[in-house]
Amino acid sequence: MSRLVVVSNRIADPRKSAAGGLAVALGAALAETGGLWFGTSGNVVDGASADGPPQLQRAGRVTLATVDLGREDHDRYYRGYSNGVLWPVFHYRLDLADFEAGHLDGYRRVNRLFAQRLQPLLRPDDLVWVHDYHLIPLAAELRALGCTQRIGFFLHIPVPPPLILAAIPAHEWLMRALFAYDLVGVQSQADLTHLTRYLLNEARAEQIGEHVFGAFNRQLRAGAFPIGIDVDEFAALTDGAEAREMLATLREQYARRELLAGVDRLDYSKGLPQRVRAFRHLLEHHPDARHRATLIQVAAPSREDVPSYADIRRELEGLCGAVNGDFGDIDWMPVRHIHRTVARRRVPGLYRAARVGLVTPLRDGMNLVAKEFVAAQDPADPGVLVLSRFAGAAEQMREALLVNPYDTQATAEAIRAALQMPLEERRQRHARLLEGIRAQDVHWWRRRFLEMLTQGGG
Ligand code: ADQ
Repeated sequence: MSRLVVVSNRIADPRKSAAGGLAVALGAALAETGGLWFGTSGNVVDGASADGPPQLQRAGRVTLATVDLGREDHDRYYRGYSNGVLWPVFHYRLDLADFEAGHLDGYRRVNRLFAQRLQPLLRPDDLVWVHDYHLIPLAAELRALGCTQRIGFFLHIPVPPPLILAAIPAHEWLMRALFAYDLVGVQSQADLTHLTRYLLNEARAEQIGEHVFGAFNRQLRAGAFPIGIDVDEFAALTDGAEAREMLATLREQYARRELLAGVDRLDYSKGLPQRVRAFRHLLEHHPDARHRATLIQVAAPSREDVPSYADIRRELEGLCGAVNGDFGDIDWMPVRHIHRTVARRRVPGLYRAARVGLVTPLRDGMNLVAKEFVAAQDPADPGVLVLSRFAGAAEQMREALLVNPYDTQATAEAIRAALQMPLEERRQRHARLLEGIRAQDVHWWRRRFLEMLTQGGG
């Protein structure tokens, strides 16, 4: 069995309790083969990026290899290009993209640096798995250094239609870089359709087989691999002391009320203002919901040095303040907006206390909160998931109440339907959703990807 090498912008120590499902899943895969995880350390140093070899650390059978980035490299590669260009464009937000040429140079430079530092650590029969939009050109840089290993790429964010991608000034270069991979994985069928259309129409690739494309003297296979969660790990967290304590506190505080919960990074892709507007619409048009429904929205600080993130925070705070001012009462605050990351061990307690889980992004590659919400419910008396049809998760989670988050009124009606749903229907929907997330969990996801990467193509 080949050794697995995972590469991502940031590495997560799989031993740490704060590590999320992805770190747990990749950690498990790495431990199986005795693997290497390569990425930035998260330390940004003054001046140039460190030139020495990566820092190595053993974590059981896994080696963690990290590099420090210099301030300018970090700013251009991470903040400037990855999060200032690729993130908005791939989430269909051309209006928020900042196409400054210097950012692209930084992005290229850091990808080259990654390749130079990683290449000496690779063995000839390694299987290399690169993650996400920060590192699209990495395989091309590794190939330029003579690497012939199998290299796969998984994109965690959506793929927009070809003409949106084509607005990126260097899109030909960026997308051509995908051909250095043997396998490219995306989250959903919709993403795969968009990628296919881009490859055929814009990159002028030839279709060789189902999802196999030829161009630039290479073959590329593509596939949809919807990511899941580790359902057992999440169930164990739900049973843990911290989650139970959170649940007990919320039950006591909101004894006579119905909770709606939203848990997100504070990101414009997550549809938070639209969600608050829908809640406002509910209170405005259905007075019976007043005093009864309370929305707890936890929005974790994210990318605060990117200006559009500061804007979304102000907008959200304004909307929440207005709802509380217009509808609140001495003994009832309709919205609690908390600008914070809640400890991972406590999050399932919030999900379980909620009668309704609100997952209403405008675009999302997958959205794991939707799956975590389902995993945390009590099957005997489960809450209802209101899910945006524009989240990748909507392709799998058909028994959720699917909504168009731009349609304020329809979303408000779905929230109302969720609040009024009879127990039997809640149970049935939950049972099916749970079955789905169990069958297609994070281990299923990584096994399918790695099997296909091992099998051939290229
Ligand atoms: P994200 O955009 O970060 O991930 P998501 O899939 O929702 O989004 O995962 C977020 C994770 O962070 C979840 O585990 C959630 O519990 C946790 N989290 C979010 N806000 C939190 C808060 N305030 N406090 C505590 N924990 C919080 C990207 C893509 C997604 C894709 C994933 C995985 O954008 O579409 O599902 O990668 O591929």
